[in-house]
Amino acid sequence: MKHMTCWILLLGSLLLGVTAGCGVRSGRSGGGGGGLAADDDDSAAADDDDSAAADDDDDDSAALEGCAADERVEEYVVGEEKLGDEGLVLFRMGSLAPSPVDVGDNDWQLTLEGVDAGEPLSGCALMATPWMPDHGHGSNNPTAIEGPVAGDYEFTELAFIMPGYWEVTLLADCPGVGGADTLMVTFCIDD
Ligand SMILES: [Cu+2]
Repeated sequence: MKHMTCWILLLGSLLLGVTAGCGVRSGRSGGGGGGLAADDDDSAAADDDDSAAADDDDDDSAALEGCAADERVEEYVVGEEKLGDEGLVLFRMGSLAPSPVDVGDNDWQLTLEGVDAGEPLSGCALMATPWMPDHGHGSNNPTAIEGPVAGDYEFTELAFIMPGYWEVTLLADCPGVGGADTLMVTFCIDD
């Protein structure tokens, strides 16, 4: 009933150039004219602009925020060796499951080698700290288990709790290499 009244008023107002009181969305285009006729123009224009702009936004955000367009994301290459920040440990990237990573628990295998001797490093404490710098939050902080082959380690519950850009900092504390070493590996999960 209220709706009908409003429509009738709205129809009337289109003729009269008056829309006040019918809950017609006021334009957020910033025009904001005080005149009654201007209000009419605003609401009509705002509706048109909004839908058009919303469509554009969707397209833009896909292009601007997608993983493919995020220059921070490094390609993950199985077998690639990355030197730790302290220059003590070589982190060799192993298999991911799922691959590419996805929201939820991920399995991540890595091999650790000593830089000096080039030998596999056993007995390391290897931890991962996932972090979303864009949102200021992490998820869990899993500890890897050692595999049957010397130097092999595996995370079974590396949790990415939402899509987006993730930085995972590895901390490897291995005996006999002179200290702990760290390495950041980037991942990205599209919506
Ligand atoms: Cu987040």
